[in-house]
Amino acid sequence: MTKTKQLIFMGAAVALTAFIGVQHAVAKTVHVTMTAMEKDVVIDNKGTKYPAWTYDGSIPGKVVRVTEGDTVDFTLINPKENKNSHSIDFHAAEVDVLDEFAGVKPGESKHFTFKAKRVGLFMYHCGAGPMVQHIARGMYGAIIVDPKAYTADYPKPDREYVLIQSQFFPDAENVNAMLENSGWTNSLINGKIFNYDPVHDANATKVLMSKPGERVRIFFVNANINMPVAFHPIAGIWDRVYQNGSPKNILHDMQTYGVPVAGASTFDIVSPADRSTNVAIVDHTMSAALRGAITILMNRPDADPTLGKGDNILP
Ligand SMILES: [Cu+2]
Repeated sequence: MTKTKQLIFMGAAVALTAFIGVQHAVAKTVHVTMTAMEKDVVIDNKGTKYPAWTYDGSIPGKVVRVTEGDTVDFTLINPKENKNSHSIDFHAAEVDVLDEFAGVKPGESKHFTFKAKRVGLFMYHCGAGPMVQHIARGMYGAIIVDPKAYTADYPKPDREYVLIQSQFFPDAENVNAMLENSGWTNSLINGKIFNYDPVHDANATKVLMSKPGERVRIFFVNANINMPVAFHPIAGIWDRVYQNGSPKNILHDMQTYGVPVAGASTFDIVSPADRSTNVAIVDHTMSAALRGAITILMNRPDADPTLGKGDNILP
């Protein structure tokens, strides 16, 4: 390569880097549409159906993921076949509860935008009355607002998983039991009892996986109706806890960390690099753990390379 060519090449590289940098910094608009669906969904590993109320037909609703500064352009559709009004309350939005978060009647839809200004992990849920019933029947999910860049304080993880816990009330019509916390029989993790725990449920087929030594980031949302969660990795230690999912709120070397109702935090775990291990990620509140809130994280060299990567963070 001649000196001139070298210079041109270097100039192009600098320009390209600058271009990519600018691209990264420019906030984007993320379009999100959800449809409220009142339908039966399976809530355990043996196929038990439950008359749920959902966003897009699943418990939880889809993960919304944006970057700090992005605008979320949101539409909620409530089909005329539904019997109830529904709404959405994004905890990541600073808007008007009586406007953006207002109920949407069957046959109507609602559109609004908000700017995701604060980094973190936030819950979203239906706020239509009775709110307790709309959340208990399945209308909740997670919105992640990523920082613009990873840093030493908030390193890029090797794998990411979203876990959302909720209380299961089998009598979907008994609002009073939900209010009094008397009617719940199980905990759901991402919509199912023992969703990722073949140790406690012979019908379970899924686990979370990582390779030994990898940094695994768990985005955890407490969508319980009435109970805080004591989030703990059995046979592990949280390397870092980011309270509310913010890189500004760091705790180190934690055993158990409390997540309030309608709260969320982000948990990093780095398992030993020199051996395979299993960690049971639990709500150490025993009444919740033994009723479904246990998730197995397998650390082994042949871990499924697709799990916890890219969009595959809520398996
Ligand atoms: Cu609803």
